[in-house]
Amino acid sequence: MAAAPGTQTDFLPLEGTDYVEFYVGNAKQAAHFYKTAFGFQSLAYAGPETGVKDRASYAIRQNKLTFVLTTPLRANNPMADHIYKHGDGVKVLALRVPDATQAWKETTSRGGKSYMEPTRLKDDQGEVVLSGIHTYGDTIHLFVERKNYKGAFMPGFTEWKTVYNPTSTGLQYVDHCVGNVGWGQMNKWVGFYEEVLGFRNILSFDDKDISTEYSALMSKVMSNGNGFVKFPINEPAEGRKKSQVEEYLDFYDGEGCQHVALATNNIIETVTTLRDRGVEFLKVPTSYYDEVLDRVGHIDEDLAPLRELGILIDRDDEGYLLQIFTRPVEDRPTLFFEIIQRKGAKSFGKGNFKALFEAIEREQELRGNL
Ligand code: TYF
Ligand code: FE
Repeated sequence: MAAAPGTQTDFLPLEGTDYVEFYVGNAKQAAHFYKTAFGFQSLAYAGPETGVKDRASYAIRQNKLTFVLTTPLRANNPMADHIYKHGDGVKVLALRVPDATQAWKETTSRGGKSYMEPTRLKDDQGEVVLSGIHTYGDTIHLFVERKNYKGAFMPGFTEWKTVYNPTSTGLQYVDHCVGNVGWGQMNKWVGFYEEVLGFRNILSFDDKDISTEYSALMSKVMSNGNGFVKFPINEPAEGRKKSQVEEYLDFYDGEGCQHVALATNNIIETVTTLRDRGVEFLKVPTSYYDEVLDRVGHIDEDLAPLRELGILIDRDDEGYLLQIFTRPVEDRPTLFFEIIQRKGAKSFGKGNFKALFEAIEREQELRGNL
């Protein structure tokens, strides 16, 4: 008998994003970049010195946000192939679960393709259980069960102590991670998140919502039950010229993570600091600010610093949000970051899409990819 509406138990309870792992060409330098520019601190290291022979991984943290930068030490292996094909990019979106064995059973029995069977990792600091499934492209969801683990990060890693620990820029946690998928593939991946992970489609944008003069895309936002994990999925749409999603697919050579949105409690302070430390942001024309308050109404912040920094503003029924986008953080026009401060709003900035996508198109044009 089917359960009454609203009484089904969540078959995949998620406690949030545990970490994001990037496969990069030089993990030592990438860790330095994220520490220096984004304000992460050294957390843990895995490599030959800790018994891990095929790679070096640097775990870095600020507040509830953990990144892992991983590089292979030799050629001819899946990590090296990933970097050769995609450039630096997101490999793992790791989700914290109460039971990684159960998460693997529930998702693989619903059609998820296994990446890692439940695997118990133990050291003198306790135990972590990992399991994982494939998602779009070569991207992976790992399920992380931390049990009683007291070590710096997880077994295999040793605490990474450094004298160089730049201060936090105020980044707090992962708000959402966006995937770019191929032509005609969005609904397949929406179905995957619904059926395999038990997510719901909470918002949709079609090409009419968000096509600018040239670029066009469609987007559906998938959320887990408690809303802690949100994965918008973008698909390119036919426009006058090349969609920004298509540019990504060309240069990433396939589907993958387009942007990771990082939450802050004070976007003016955070973006001021990020900019001072060399992070490059997309710029909208200052005319954006001439009418923005007519559109969004009263906001707590002064408009002047928002204008000066290029921070965008949008409102929904529940409140407003402030957001800004970095330029791609690699030489390929692939992964970038969003910095977001939510003041009640649960949406994604639809009111900014036109100005934002026109800013992206100006950069596409400079790259000769429009
Ligand atoms: O995550 C979102 O939906 C917003 C808007 O290429 C967005 O950050 C969507 C697509 C895109 C850039 C930003
Ligand atoms: Fe976003």
